[in-house]
Amino acid sequence: MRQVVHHVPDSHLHAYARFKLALTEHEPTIKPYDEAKWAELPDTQTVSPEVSLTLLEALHQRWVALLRSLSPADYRRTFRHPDRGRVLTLDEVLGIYAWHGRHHVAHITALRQRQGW
Ligand code: NI
Repeated sequence: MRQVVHHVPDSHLHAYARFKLALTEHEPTIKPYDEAKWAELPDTQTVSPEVSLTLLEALHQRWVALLRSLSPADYRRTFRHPDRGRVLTLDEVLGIYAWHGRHHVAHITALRQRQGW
């Protein structure tokens, strides 16, 4: 559960940067990263999950402010994800990350139910 809590801001930091790249460059190719290895780096073991929740909340404030400022044409801007082998629109990427947050919340909620926490 600790790894999941630290994983979400790691993931959404990348997504936020990818939005900014797509908004400021023509169809940039983004840099994938190894999620599983990131989750095993020492900060995941040593930093309180509270810190990552604070980071995620602050990040989402910045991201939402950016998203609310965008025009329909901005949401059609794209970046290239080398692992997916095609370009993705920001509209599509936003859907992926809205799902991603809810997916991991459900993951933790289900674990709490199973464990009776
Ligand atoms: Ni994930």
